[in-house]
Amino acid sequence: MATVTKPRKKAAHSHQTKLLIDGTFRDSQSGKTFATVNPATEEVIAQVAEGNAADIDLAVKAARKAFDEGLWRKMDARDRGRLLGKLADLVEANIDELAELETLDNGKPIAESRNGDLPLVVDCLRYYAGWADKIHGQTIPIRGNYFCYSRKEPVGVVGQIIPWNFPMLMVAWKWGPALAAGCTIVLKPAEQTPLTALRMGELAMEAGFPAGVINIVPGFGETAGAPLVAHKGVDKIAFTGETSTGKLIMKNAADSMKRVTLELGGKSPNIVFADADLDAAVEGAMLGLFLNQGQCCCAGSRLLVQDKVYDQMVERLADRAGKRTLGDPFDSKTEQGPQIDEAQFNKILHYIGKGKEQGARCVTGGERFGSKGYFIKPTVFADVKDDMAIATDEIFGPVMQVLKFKDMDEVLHRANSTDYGLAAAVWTRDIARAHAVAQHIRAGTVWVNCYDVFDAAAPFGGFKTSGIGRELGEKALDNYLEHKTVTVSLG
Ligand code: TXE
Repeated sequence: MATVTKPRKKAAHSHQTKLLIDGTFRDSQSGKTFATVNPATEEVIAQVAEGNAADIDLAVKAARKAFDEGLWRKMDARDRGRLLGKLADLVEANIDELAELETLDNGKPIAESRNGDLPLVVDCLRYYAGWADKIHGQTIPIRGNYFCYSRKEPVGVVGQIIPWNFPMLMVAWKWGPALAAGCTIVLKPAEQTPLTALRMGELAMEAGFPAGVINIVPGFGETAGAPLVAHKGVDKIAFTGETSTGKLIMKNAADSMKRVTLELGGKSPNIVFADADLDAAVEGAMLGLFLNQGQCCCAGSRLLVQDKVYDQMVERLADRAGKRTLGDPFDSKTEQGPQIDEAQFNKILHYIGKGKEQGARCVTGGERFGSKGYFIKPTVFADVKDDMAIATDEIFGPVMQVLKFKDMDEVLHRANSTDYGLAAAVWTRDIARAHAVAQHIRAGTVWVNCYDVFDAAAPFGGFKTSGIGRELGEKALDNYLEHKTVTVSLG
């Protein structure tokens, strides 16, 4: 059985709650604020300035000015890198405080914020700090008496809209390549989790980023996100979130021909062959689905298990899931915290109900946990069929679907029978089979005998409706660059 950990009292913090525009923290022009809530207790943490179209306009103008005047893009590339490195150092110096703030606002277990999210944030910023002075063009041997070369230039002012599941990591994934490329930024954090982004803004000011290079406008999707997407002064939008929101953003960005990159939802297949190391496969399946309360775009939410080991895997997964420790996210032993908010909590319970209704076998969990906070018991469904809602839709919660397959051809076909294509994994001891699966799966990332292995240097993103473009690695720099060809007559 899942157990409750003892609640621990948190010391009161004072939080940055204002918009960051043109180097200063200020109230929204309307004077409106919104509450950000601790999902473990349902208590309000703070009132945050609520940005709308007027604030977005100011922020875009500040970013535009900073870009056009060239303070940032013309700064020596190595110095831009040094500033990014300084921000990484400041995040590292404040790592405990930032991890606590992330856990407070998002509900993820402190062990994950402190030992997972935060080190990845530091690493990502450092990785892109190293890129700033390594972005260059080529000389091109064209016909005739010409000298032809290419330049890579920053795309301009970028609007970045991020979700609540990895609030600070998403800031790092977005800021790192954009700043290394020389772009200026207007960031809209998710309305559920604005606090760590604002704290990162404070650290950026402390590091010495010039005014207007980084602007942060918390607010809601329709009243702050949409005006950012529509604003004529923005050259590019980078978005992470739901696929339907991504489609809307793409349409709305088309009018002004903005560049758009999207990192969207998934229903990733995690394939376990009978010859796999089953101990490792069980642990990999647990991590792949339950990490971050199941709120991962790349969650291995379709666990396809070969028939010979199906019953044994279901039994082991149910046992392992039932033993997960739920409760106070500030307890270092807690493995699972609350879902982000009431809407997500209700969405997940709705899918659990659908799973039961459509005939899947709930072998553990299947209901809320406790009576306060948005906790849901780790849930495992067996006997899941491909056309059930729990097998087709992104649930974004701690709900695992275990499906049975017979052979390779069948499993590849079924794994690819989805509009999504974000990630996949395969567990087998047969190296040829592992590579064959990796080749045939239509997804942006394939893990072999592992899951959720991320690195700042390894590109991440989706095929099909899971997105456009790639985050991380050298590839992500391209999202923020224009390529220019210069041809010089040699007379
Ligand atoms: O996402 P939204 P929500 C999925 C997951 C989840 C579902 C809903 O399935 O259950 O999406 O979550 C901003 N113009 N993912 O509602 O709406 C919004 O303010 C411009 C997958 O939180 O996509 C927030 O900052 N911006 C996922 C951001 O978009 C708009 C991560 C994400 O919110 C907007 C999160 C608009 N019209 C949820 N509407 C992943 N792929 O990692 C909203 N926003």
